[in-house]
Amino acid sequence: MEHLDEAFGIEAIAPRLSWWLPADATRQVAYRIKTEDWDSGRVESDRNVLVPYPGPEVDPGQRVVWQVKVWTDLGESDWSEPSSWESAIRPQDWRAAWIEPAENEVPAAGRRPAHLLRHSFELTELPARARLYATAHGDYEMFVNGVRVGDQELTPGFTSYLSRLQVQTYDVTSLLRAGVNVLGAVLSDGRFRGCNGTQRIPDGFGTRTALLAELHTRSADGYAQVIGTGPQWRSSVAEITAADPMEGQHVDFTRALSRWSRPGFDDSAWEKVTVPTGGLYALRDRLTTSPAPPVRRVESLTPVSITSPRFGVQVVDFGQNINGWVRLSDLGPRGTELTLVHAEALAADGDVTTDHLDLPAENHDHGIALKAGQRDRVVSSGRSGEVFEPRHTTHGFQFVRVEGHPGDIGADDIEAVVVHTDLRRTGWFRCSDERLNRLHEAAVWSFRGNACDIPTDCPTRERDGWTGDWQLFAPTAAFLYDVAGFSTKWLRDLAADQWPDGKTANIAPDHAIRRRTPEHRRALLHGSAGWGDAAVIVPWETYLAYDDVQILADQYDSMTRWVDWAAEQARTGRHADRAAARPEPAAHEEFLWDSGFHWGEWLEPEQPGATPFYLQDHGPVATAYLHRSARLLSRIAAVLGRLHDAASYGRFADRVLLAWRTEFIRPDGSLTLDTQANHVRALAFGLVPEELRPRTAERLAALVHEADTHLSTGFLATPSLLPVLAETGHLDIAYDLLFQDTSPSWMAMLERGATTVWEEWDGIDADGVAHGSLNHYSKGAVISFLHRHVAGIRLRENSPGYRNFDIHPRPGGGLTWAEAQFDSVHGRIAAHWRIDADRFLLTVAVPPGTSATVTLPSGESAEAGPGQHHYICDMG
Ligand code: RAM
Repeated sequence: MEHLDEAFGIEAIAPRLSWWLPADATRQVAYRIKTEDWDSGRVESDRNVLVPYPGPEVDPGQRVVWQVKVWTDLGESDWSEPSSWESAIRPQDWRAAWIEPAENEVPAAGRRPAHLLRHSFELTELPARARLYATAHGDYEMFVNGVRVGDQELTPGFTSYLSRLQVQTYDVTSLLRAGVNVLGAVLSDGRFRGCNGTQRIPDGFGTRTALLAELHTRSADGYAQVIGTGPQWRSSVAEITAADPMEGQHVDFTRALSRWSRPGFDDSAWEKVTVPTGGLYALRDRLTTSPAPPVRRVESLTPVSITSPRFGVQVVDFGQNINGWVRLSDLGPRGTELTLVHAEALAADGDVTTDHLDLPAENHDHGIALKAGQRDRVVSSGRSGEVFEPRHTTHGFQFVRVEGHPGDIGADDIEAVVVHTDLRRTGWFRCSDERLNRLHEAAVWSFRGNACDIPTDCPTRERDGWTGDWQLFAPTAAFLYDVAGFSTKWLRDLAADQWPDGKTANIAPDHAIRRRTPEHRRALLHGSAGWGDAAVIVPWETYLAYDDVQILADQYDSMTRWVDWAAEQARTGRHADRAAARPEPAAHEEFLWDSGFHWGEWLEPEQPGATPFYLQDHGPVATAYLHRSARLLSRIAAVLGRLHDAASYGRFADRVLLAWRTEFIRPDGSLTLDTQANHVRALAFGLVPEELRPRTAERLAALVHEADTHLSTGFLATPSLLPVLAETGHLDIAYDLLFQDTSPSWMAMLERGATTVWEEWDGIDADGVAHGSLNHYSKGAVISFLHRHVAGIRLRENSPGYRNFDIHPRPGGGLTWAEAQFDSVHGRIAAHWRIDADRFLLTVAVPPGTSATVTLPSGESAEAGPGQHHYICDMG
């Protein structure tokens, strides 16, 4: 069966056409385009035309096959391989009605069953072409004549459902026949109605689940039929007796109805569905396609060990912390009830522990302590070939405790299924030191563990699209994987959920949106600097990585609303301490952002006696980010040709910078806030004047030494720590921190068994006790240092898409070789170096249409055009 991942809207594809344009080409490209009106199967045009970017418009409901050729000064290329896409169903094209399964009572969240929905219908002829369009309030799986449709998981995907709901398109031609056919669906709560966030609050987007699906068929002689959801459908409770994204899934196979989605099944005992109207159901403009690849089962892992810490309990270790679920094929004799507890850590007795993922009562809005969820249950029917694979939930885990099995589970009976957005890998790194390779792997796995449709903080406790986390990790992710569509999808949700005044929510999608009131305790926690700035920083980083100007244009309104809101907070608010110390505000304070709620640097290693974060003056952080975002916005406005905005945001950024300097740099040039994080940010964001940079860098180095060569940065500054040191003459300290193996450090994490990056430096403490999440990618952004400084492949801020880039390896730390490859939008960039005796040997690959400035450790540099190049210098 053909998979239609490419059933995007034209708007998602068009920007990518520019990727074929070499830097030195005339901006002319030939497109050979074949447009099929799929309803008639007729070729509407088969032309060979010269068209300038952005290419031709395509009518909806059509399939487009296209090839490209380009001209450069070197001549004319061959035609590219044919590519194709198909335009999806438009909101106004739908004829089907939303249906809700019969649900006489709705159990408490976490205990709500999935429902089966079915409809049988007749096709007069064998279809030559058939498309199924489907979406849901809740998570759905579609079946045609007993066969599961497609290989996408957790559809329709997590979006801001009140404003955006994705529709999937499936080619189901081969599943249909002339005569009686059946469309079936399994529908569960999903993110729409299931539990979300730390508080695990259900019903975020609505209180009923519902399905909308429409099948379009056409026979060879042109006979068309449309079959959609509507009042004739029937529903029943599924053998999935409970399914929740966070709590887990329960399946009772003794209740399974065989052949329920095939013709001939008697559904007369099933109940009629209801056909709701109005409210959200009437908002068809929400229906959209996804610019991102779908979520899939990407890989499976086999156990590395199975132990039995006590009678009746088996603990399976998969050797790797992942996001996904298990696939268990030995369920024991009929009636066996198994409980599966998914965990990231083991307790001292060898059993799993999830205590570190519990929510203590003091962090719950209503003072209720919550135990970590992610527990599955399965009752065996004893039928041979029965397999438990819960596809209506996900878990973050390395270990699974299986309880209740009368026998021994063998390594062949269970596997861990890795589930996440099926992103294309684009970046790789390796070097002579295995510890760094392991660190790189752990960071890659942390991203994979948090890339299930939205970028999450962790796959366990919260699973939220925290803005700050993605703001920090997006540049690293954009080296490892093609995250253009993934970020684009998420940014649309971020913009959709922005508050009317421009404030950005902490998370996107915001599942608390229906409970939003300005007075709500949680509402006060939105709009934090460093988090809300994702509105500007993520589009900017996406533009830089992929040369996609469209993302800047699309998000421009969202960015300006955020910066304008933050500017207003700065203008109108003051921190209580500052107001007490200086009753009459100084002139620059209008541009100082020290009011409102901020997470601050967040999670710096604990300092005894420190003021709690919510009482601290976060002016140094918030003003720094206000400057950063305003400056970027000014550059973005210039890219978009909005010159007036570029000038005014530029002026505003200047004033914020001056305010930061006036308030936070002492007359002697030292910084008022004497933390590593503050010094890192001052250097990374260009906050200190040029002449003070060496002094600021010296102080940062001294702070590292005072901490016995340990870092003390938290969330926000950690990604910039090593790059800043390397770029201010302290490469040796950067390597010392990288290889530091006592806590807090990355190597200590690895030595204590991390296979993903932890939220806290002491995620597993010296006594082996787990704290916080063990799968948070933010601190893993350190691997950008491996890509950019160790291997040396560097994106230039003034040359989006790596059209002109730098290769500038900074060897150190005793490494004898390192290499990285990156599949840029122009082709593969590679750098490989090794040290042979006292000589440094570098090989680089520069893709067509680009150029690189290659700088050697000796300081010599050269320009390199497309092709492979070798360089040698003395290490000195
Ligand atoms: C934590 C999340 C996230 C962080 C916020 C501030 O609970 O896990 O990583 O960004 O809080």
